[in-house]
Amino acid sequence: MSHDLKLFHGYTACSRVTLTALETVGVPYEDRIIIFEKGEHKSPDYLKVNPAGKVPCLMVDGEPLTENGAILRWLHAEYPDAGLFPQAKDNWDRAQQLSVLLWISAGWHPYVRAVKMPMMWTTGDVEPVRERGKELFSGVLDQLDAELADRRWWFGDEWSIVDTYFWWAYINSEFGGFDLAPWKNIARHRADNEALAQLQRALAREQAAYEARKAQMA
Ligand SMILES: N[C@@H](CCC(=O)N[C@@H](CS)C(=O)NCC(=O)O)C(=O)O
Repeated sequence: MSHDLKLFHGYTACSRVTLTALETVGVPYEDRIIIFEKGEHKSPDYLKVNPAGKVPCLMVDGEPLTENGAILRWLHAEYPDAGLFPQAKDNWDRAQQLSVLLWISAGWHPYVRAVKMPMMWTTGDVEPVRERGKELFSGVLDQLDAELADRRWWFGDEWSIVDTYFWWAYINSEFGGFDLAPWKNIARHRADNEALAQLQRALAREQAAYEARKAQMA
């Protein structure tokens, strides 16, 4: 069944994961970038779309769906042949796929935010928040690096959208001054992600949307 899709996303935001998923699926979709530095995510118009004032938000036939994890699972269910996740053999596999999404989004996405945008977590001195974010995120990277020691991608030989979700997280920590050099398997995983055509298309689309919207707002 075809759907009318429109993604609200942000520049360098975690909506990149959903954008990459849409590029992987390959169906037509509209996109609308939200300019954070202009406060568009808290504007009355956007709050009508997503009252939480966050991206991503995928409009599906006029109805909003928020949270990366939910959007990715919905896309996989609608377009099962696109390869967003491995084909699950049973309910256990499906639960494992959901588990890793929740681990990222609820478990430690907030650490990345502490590193990249510590001002979101404190009205005081940001440096102790950033440092604590780095400590906590280091533990996550130790775990991820160990998992990637004997396999190319999170689920094995095949890429899944979970790999791009990890990629988005560690790249964003780097924007906050985090040094990724100690984690060798992550460096390899990063290069493998950045070679993906669907990720490159998503980044190009995000960049074009950002520049066009900024020009419009100038
Ligand atoms: N758990 C949500 C997190 C969404 C989220 O925090 N998005 C950030 C961008 S990475 C955002 O919109 N932040 C704006 C704000 O919190 O004010 C998801 O995975 O979709």
